[in-house]
Amino acid sequence: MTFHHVVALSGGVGGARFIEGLARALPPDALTCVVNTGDDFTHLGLHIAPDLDTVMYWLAGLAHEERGWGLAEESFALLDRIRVLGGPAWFLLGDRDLATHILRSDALRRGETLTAITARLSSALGVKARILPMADVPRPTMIETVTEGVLPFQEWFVTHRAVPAVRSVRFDGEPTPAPGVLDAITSADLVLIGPSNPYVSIDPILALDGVRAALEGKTVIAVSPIVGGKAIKGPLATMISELAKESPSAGAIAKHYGALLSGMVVERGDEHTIASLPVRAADTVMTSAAERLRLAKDVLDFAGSLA
Ligand code: FO1
Repeated sequence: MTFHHVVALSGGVGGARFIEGLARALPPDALTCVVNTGDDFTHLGLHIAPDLDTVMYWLAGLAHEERGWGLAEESFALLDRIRVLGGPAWFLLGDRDLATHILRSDALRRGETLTAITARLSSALGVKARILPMADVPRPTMIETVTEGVLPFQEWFVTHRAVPAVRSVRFDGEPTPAPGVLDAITSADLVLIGPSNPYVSIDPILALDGVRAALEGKTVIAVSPIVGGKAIKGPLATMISELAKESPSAGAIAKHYGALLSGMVVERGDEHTIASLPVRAADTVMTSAAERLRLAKDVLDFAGSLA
C-alpha cells in the first residue's frame, strides 16, 4: 500500500533520526512533520527552537550523527568568548548554528510567524518535506520537580542534566495549534509517532486544541523509544517510573498513548510487553543511514497491513 500523506509527530533527536529515514522511504511531497515547540526558549535574546532545528538539520543531511542535535561541522568560538566575558555558556550554541537562531529571531521580531520562518529556512537548506512547528504561539513545557520547584524544560534538561525527579509536566501559554497542523492531520492517510519521549515531546502536541479529535479514526502507529526496558536516549526511563509508577517498557508507552494507537513498532524481544494492540517487532535502534531507512520501511509495511 502506498501512503500519499504521512504526518510524523516528533520531538528532537530520536524522532528526527526516524524522520530522516522516513523522508527517504516516501515520495518527496508525502511527508509533513509536526514538531514539538515546548522546548523553545529565549536565550541571549535569541529564540531557540531545538526540536525544529534538529528535524530540519537531519532532513537537510547536516545533523551531527552521534550527538543528534546541532550541525555536524561546527565550532564554538563565540561560546568561548561568552564564557570569557562571564556570560551564560551552559547552552552550547555553535557558531554556524547561530545563523539559524539569529535569522529566526530577527524574522519573529519583524512579525513573521514561526511557521513561515521554518518553511523558509528549511527550503533554503533543500528540505523537501514540510516541517510545521506545533504552535506559532509560545507554549513552554514546564517541569515540576520534587526538589527544585518548577523549571522551564531546558533548565531542567541541560542545566540540571534531567536529574531532579519529576512530579508532573505542564504546558504553559495558549493551546493553539499552528495553522496547517489540524489540516495536515485531517488529510493524512497515516500518522506516525517516532521514538520520542511521550511526556515532553509528543504530549505537548497532543494537548493542543483539536489535535486528539483530528487523530480520531486515523491509523496511528508509534515506534517505541524504550528498548529492553531502557530509554535509547535521555531521561525517559526514569520519567516512566516517576510519572506512570511502573517499570519502563514498550508496553508502558503503549499504555500511555492508549486508544490513540492503531499499532506499535517495538524492538525485537519486546513484543511480550504489549497487550491487546497490533505489534511489529523490528530493529528500532538507528545507528546508520541504512538502519534508519530499514526501520522506516518496516513501519510503513506494518502500517500497510493495518490500514
Ligand atoms: N542539549 C544539551 O544537552 N546541551 C546543550 O548544550 C544543547 C545545545 C543545543 C543547541 C542547539 C540545539 O538545537 C539543541 C541543543 N541541545 C542541547 C539539545 C536540546 O536541548 C534537546 O535535545 C532538546 O530540546 C530535547 O528534545
